[in-house]
Amino acid sequence: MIFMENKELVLAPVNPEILSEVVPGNVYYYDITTSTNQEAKLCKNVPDKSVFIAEEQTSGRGRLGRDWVSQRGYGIWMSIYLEPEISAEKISQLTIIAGISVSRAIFGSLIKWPNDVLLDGKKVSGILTEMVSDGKNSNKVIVGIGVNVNTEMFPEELSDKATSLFLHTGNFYDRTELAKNIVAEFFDLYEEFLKDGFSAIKDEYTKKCATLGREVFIISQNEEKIAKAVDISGDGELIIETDAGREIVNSGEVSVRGLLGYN
Ligand code: BT5
Repeated sequence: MIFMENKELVLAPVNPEILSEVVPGNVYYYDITTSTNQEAKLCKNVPDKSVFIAEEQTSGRGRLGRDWVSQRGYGIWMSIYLEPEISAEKISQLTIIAGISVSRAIFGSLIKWPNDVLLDGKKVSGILTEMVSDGKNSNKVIVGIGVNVNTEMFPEELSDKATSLFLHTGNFYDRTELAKNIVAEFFDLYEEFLKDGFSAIKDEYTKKCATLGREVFIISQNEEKIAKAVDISGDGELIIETDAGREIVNSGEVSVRGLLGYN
């Protein structure tokens, strides 16, 4: 990965032409937008495998309507638009593909099931996958990826759970190059996944999944409980163990918090 000493270069805009070298569809570049996921949802006639990327998001979103802090020029705020011919239950596996892509591009990072990429147990990247229905039964999926690259400081409420590549290594990084690496990894994995399904990526995911082997706090609509995270299922769901035995939990249904620290 390319790191830089000159902060002016660091804050130079992302170069969409360089990014487009690894994007099969179009690259849509915004200086400022509400949210790249939102842009991808609203934009018409978008070719499959396109990428939306912005310098700044004014209402970046996490899951369940949570906010995603997207400071101008300091991170990668992008969404990948896909039209996969897969069943709706498999859409969450695209989140996992995105997580692996980011973790391949960020040396030493691990993944907190299902969608956070961590450095030192703090979140360096988050992923928000959304499905768009146009009433015609077609699968349109938007995989939003946020990466804190050169962020020097987070709002106080995030400082103990968020990190950036800069805070982790002391170096600034070229966002275009990093976005390009992530997108290239994503489309490689995506093709493998379309061909061979989740089994193509399960081993790598299991190795990188920081949640496994830990005590976790499972928060679902109906209950909250402590369990041990023991494995990943053949579909990317988390297998947990309690005194009552083993159980599979689905990312759409539960929130998982580690008992020791953030992960
Ligand atoms: C996520 O949600 O982690 C998904 C984040 C997806 C962001 C991308 S950016 C491009 C695209 N466009 C969008 O509008 N979104 C996507 P979740 O697991 O719900 O985590 C959200 C929580 O992470 C918040 O409630 C905060 O606690 C924390 N958070 C907010 N901003 C953060 C940041 N920049 N870095 C680390 N943690 C953050």
